[in-house]
Order: sequence, then structure tokens, then C-alpha cells
Amino acid sequence: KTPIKPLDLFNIDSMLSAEEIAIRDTVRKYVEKRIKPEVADWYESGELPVAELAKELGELGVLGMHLDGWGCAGTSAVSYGLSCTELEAGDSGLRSLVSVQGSLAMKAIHAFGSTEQKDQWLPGMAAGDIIGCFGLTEADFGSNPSGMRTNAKRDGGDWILNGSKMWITNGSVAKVAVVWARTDDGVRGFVVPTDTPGFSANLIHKKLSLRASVTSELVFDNLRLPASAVLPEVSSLRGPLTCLNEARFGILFGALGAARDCLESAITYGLERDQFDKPIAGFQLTQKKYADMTLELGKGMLLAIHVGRLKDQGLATSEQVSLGKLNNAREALAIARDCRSILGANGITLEYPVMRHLCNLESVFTYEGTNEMHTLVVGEALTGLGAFR
Ligand code: TGC
Ligand code: FAD
Repeated sequence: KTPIKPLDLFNIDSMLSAEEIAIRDTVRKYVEKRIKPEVADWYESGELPVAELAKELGELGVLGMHLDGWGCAGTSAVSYGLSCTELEAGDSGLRSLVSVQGSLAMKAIHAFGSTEQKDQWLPGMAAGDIIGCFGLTEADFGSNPSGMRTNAKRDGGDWILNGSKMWITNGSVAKVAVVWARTDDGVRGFVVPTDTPGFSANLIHKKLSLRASVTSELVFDNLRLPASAVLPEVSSLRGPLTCLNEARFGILFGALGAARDCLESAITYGLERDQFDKPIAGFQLTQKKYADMTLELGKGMLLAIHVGRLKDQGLATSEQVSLGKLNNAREALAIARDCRSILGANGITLEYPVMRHLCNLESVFTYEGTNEMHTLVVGEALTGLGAFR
């Protein structure tokens, strides 16, 4: 029999519009042609040509694609999600670049910025000319951003920003940083041009995950900003958490892209690799792994599309996004691990994408809210009892 691809077994395409399929296929082609041939080298060297890729991704139309106006395409949430799946089938670092740009930095300005801020930043960010980053996490406050120490104080009409942020994607290459800081009026967002005196970014080295991604510490040392730098429309953690909902939604789809690439690689490998005089794909134990992984991949995709359809109707809740992030990041990681076992020793090299995805998915499991944070969000929804503190 001719083998069928895992997601085709679910006929996922039957759930998608012609436009969604066209967008997905365009992103898939870009990833196949531009990313897959080079990504192992980028990963090994720990260097990503971010500026070049951002321009290309801007031309592809994926930066802020789900936002309306200011050069953004205003696509459906499902189209955005499917694009994340394709980007992450290339590498989680590529999807991170796009998530942070579109769903975090651009979303913050789009949702909470003034018209002047939107006019100044969004068109260049959509085009990929201006790279953005989003600083919420601090070294001592990851899961609990409400404890943040970074602060901004008024000085006449200006603001003075002090503190630091940690683990910031795109931090060293960004021209603009959206920074969340404690103020006398609550948590406020600041749009910070990274050439402002007092701003510095230190690259984080020795990562074993997300190596094809720039991750940095940001430091603000008496950084002076005009009144016009503050995002006017929000003054609580609702600001950053609203942006996180968008990025988490992208991960719901994205993580499955990495898992799909692992599974397809493991099936191809299993058909070509003989042991005991037959392909290892022909052994029942291997087929059980394939079947179980395909079920989790397909169930995850059905869940992602369901949440995406709710989102397109304006019905998706943050708890539903948490359900999806919790399940899909966890199952993608489990799939990557099982695929690695099928590749045997070859599975630990960069000759195949599996170990790279597996290492990346460890970060995906942690960032945008850890597995435990999303478990507690769901627990609170089910019981009405918050168990965070
Ligand atoms: P809590 O007291 O519940 O709420 C504070 C304010 O926020 C509002 N809110 C939300 N708004 C929108 N969406 C949500 N999901 C929201 N959850 C809460 C809430 O209504 C309230 O608003 P207001 O105006 O009434 O004050 O907050 P809490 O301190 O108890 O925290 C809850 C918790 C633990 C769930 C939250 O802190 C959390 O999600 N922690 C995880 C932190 C996190 O995910 N960090 C991610 C950083 S960015 C990143 O990782 C990028 S990775 C790169 C990539 O994406 O590729
Ligand atoms: P901690 O919060 O210290 O958690 C450690 C462990 O304790 C976890 O297992 C956690 O679930 C558990 N834990 C904590 N509290 C509880 C509790 N109440 N109950 C049970 N268990 C608990 N952040 C940004 O702001 N912007 C970015 O662009 C960004 N990019 C990132 C890129 C990478 C590659 C990585 C790895 C991280 C990035 N982050 C970014 C940071 C990321 O969001 C945080 O790492 C994440 O929120 C977890 O915080 P932490 O690492 O401090 O872990």
C-alpha cells in the first residue's frame, strides 16, 4: 500500500477554506526551499541571519498577519495558526521570531498603542524592516511576572526606566523593545527604541535549545523616555497577558509543526532502515509508536483548529488557549522523543531534524507559560480555586 501522511489520515484539509490552504502552502514552500536546507547549520553555529529572514518573512506577509491595518494582512486566526505550523516544521526559532514580532511586540502596539505609535512602528515591523522584541520576564520573575522589579518613574514629562529583562527573543537584534515596567499607575508598557542611551542587550550563550534564535538579557540604566513612549491604553498585567494569549495561540499550532516534521522523518527513516532483514517500520512495536503519535498529532490539530474557529468568531477564551498550549506543547515533545528513539543513534545528530526539534520543544514547553502554569489555569477554571500562590 502507498503510505499516507499522518495528518492526511484525518483529512484536515476538508476543514480548511481554499484561502487557508493557499496561505499554508505558500509558507510551507518558503520553509522547504529557504529554511530546511540551512537550518541545521544555523542551529549548530548558533547564528541566525535574523535581519535577512525578517525581510523575507515580511515579504511573505506573515509578520502580524492576523492584525488589521498598518500593512498587516488581517487574515483569519486559523490561517495564522497554520502558518505557525509550517514555520515551526522548519524550526521553533523561526516561529519564535514571527510570534514575538507579530503576536507580542506588534500586538502590544496594535492593541494598546496610540495612533502615532501605530503609524510610527507597525508598517516597518510588518515589512520586516524593524525587528521588535517583548520584555516581560525577569531573571527572578518568570512564571510570576507580577513581581517584576523593572520600574519607570516620572521625571517632569519624561519617564526614567531602570531594571532588566531576561530570556528576551530577538533582544540583541531588535530596533524596538516593548518593555513592561512597574509604575505608580500599575504595570505599563513602554515602546523603547533600542538606540536610546541607557539601553543595552547581552546575548545569552551556551543554549542547548532554540539555538537558531537570538535570546538576550535587556538592561535599562536610567533610560529616559518621552511621555509619548508609554502605551496609553493599559495599566495592568492584562496588557502583556493579552499579547501572550495571541502568541500562545500560535504555539498551539506551531508545536505541532515540529512534531509533524519529526513524525514524517521517523516514518521515512523507518521505511529505509533495515534491521533483522526488514524495514524497522514493519515491526509492530514501531507501528504502535507511529499510530499513537499520529493520534496525538491529529487530536492536537483538531483542537488547534477548533480553538482557531472559536477565535475567528470572537469566542475563544484564554482558558481554551491554555488547554491547547498545555496539550499541544506536551504532546509535541512526547512525539519528538518517541521519534528520536526510532532513529536510533542517527537520531542524536543534526543530519536529521528530530533531535533539533526535540531540544527546541523543551523551550516551547517552558516559554509562553510553563506546562504547570497552564495546568493551574485549567485547574482554576474547573474549580474556581486559584492554586498559583
Ligand atoms: P491575575 O491577578 O490573574 O491577573 C492580572 C491581570 O491580568 C488579567 N489577565 C489576563 N488578561 C488577558 N489574558 C489573560 N490570559 C489573562 N490572565 C489574567 C487579569 O484580568 C488582571 O487584569 P486587571 O486589569 O484586572 O488587573 O494575574 P496573576 O499575577 O495571578 O498571574 C496569572 C498567571 C500566573 C496565569 C500569569 O502571570 C501567567 O500567565 N504567567 C506566565 C508568564 C508567561 O507566560 N510569560 C511569558 C513571557 S513571553 C515569552 O515567553 C515569549 S517566548 C518566545 C515565543 O513566543 O516564541
Ligand atoms: P520559573 O517561573 O522559575 O519556573 C520554574 C519551574 O517552577 C517551572 O516548572 C514552573 O512551572 C514551576 N513553577 C513556578 N511557579 C509554580 C507554581 N505556582 N506552581 C507549580 N509550579 C510552579 N520571556 C519574555 O518576556 N520574552 C521573550 O521573548 C522570551 N523568550 C524566551 C525564549 C526562550 C528560548 C526561553 C527559554 C524563554 C523565553 N522567555 C521570554 C521566558 C519564558 O517566558 C520563561 O522562561 C517562562 O515564563 C518561565 O519562567 P522561568 O524560566 O523563570 O521559570
